[in-house]
Amino acid sequence: MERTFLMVKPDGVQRGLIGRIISRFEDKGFKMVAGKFMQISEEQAKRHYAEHEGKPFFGELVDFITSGPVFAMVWEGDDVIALSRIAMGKTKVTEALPGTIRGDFAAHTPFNLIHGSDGPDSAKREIDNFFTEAEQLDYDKAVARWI
Ligand code: RTP
Ligand code: MG
Repeated sequence: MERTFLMVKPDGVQRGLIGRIISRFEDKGFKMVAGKFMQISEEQAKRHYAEHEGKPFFGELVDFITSGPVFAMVWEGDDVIALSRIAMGKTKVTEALPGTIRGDFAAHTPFNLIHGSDGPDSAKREIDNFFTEAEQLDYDKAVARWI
């Protein structure tokens, strides 16, 4: 069982897409174990996007992600990291296929609505950057074995 960090970015919040984005992961049968509506600090944003530090778009990325509230979440499930990346769609809107969140809703490349961890190491680091252990709830969800 795996956990990943997912976050509706400020553009997703502004466009009223929190519910529809969450529904994609609920529909798939994943379990939300933590969630909070929050404003990211600059320091937290820089830690979150540390892998991109030094790249030309780093400043814009930090400005964007701190420009308004986000909805940060931890989700759990088998292969949730890879499967949520597939559900999100490609980073560039011109490559994001219909049926994915970005393919269905995103129209301009830096504003791609959702963040998802790209591997187990980044998932752990990102979860720790946003949530305490106590904020991640341990509960049973009534799911059939085939999901
Ligand atoms: P994210 O981290 O936000 O989930 O997106 P991602 O894995 O699909 O893409 P990543 O390569 O990690 O890039 C992080 C975010 O930076 C912006 N970006 N801008 N101007 C550019 O060339 C450029 N490249 C990336 C995007 O907002 C991307 O989601
Ligand atoms: Mg990324």
